Amino acid sequence: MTRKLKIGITCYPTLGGSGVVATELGKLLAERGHEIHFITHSVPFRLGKFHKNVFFHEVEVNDYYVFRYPPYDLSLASKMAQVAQMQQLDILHVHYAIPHAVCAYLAKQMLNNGLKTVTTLHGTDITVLAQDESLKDLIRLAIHQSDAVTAVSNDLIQETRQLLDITTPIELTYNFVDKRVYYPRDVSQLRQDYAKPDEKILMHISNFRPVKRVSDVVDIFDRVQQSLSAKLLLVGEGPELTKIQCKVKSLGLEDKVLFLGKQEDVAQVISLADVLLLPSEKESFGLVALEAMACGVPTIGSTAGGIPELVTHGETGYLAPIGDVEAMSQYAIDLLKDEGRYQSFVDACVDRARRVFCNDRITHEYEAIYYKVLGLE
Ligand code: GMT
Repeated sequence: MTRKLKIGITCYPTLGGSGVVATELGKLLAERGHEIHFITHSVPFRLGKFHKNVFFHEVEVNDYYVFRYPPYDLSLASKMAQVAQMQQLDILHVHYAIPHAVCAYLAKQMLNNGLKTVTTLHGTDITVLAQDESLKDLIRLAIHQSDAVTAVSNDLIQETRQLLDITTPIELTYNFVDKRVYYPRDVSQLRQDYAKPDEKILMHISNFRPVKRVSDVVDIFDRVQQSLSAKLLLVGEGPELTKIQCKVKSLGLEDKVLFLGKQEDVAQVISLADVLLLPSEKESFGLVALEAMACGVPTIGSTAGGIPELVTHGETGYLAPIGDVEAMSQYAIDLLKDEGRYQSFVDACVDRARRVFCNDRITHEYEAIYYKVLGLE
């Protein structure tokens, strides 16, 4: 029997797809008998109820009065070392190079006991931070000093190599969804609260950062609703929310665009949609498009980053160059008006999510990486 491992996981616990993936991975590994220790500043938001084999270690920041900026990263590195020693961890799996992989490197140096580190790159650490000359060398160090590095798309691997001149291997490990949570659901009752029977529902879910181009979402919807009866549901909150609310008002779309704010039960909400819109400027993967795909909802979006590796153009959605709202709206109109084609897209979505991005498959891939770095293959 393969040895069960003790794994420390550090991620951003309060936001984004990276936190979701890290937490879900921890829960799945715990189900497979591994012992999982989350080392973060707060309980990961997707952790939910009690799970056997899952432990949480809170990083407390020292706010000594001489510190102008309390040094979270140093507290994290110390906590990592402390937990690794006390719990005899085999592996620290960190999500994001900055600061988590750097902290893991420090912890490893402090212990000097053979602790192994695995770093997963999610995007912003490379696509945004690696553009900053002052951080480049630090990110490169964190990557080179990890015992294994994974990235969530081929596009991200390529960009990391180009920007940082990385010489060590980066393994592709796509994001995943749990098929027990994300599957096509009958939400016909709930749907009545949002749209009339003849209305189509378009949806966008994000943190409303400028890279998400939520303004394009509204432009696409504006064109679509001129051709067919439709509603737009906007889910999430973030820096551009007010700007988007003003835009919706100025286009006279207030009755057709509903702002749902942040939502916990993404699988339920996403199932309300006929189409998901994801016209991002940058997107190393686009977890929300996978969540939609698994629920049988096609995505119409941009060709940014890793989106084309996830969404198969002409089969599980349609993609157009960044900013081409004309093409994206035409794709949405054509798809939503053609029932036969729409149903074939729904089927292809569910099939692809199950085949390529299934939780069992990706959990095995991460396990194989852990065993490899520990020499336990
Ligand atoms: O997209 C964000 O603003 C959040 C960010 C995060 O930290 O979760 O998302 C990144 O990681 C996700 C999980 O791997 C990917 O699905 C997103 O595509 C990626 N975001 C970007 O590359 C902009």
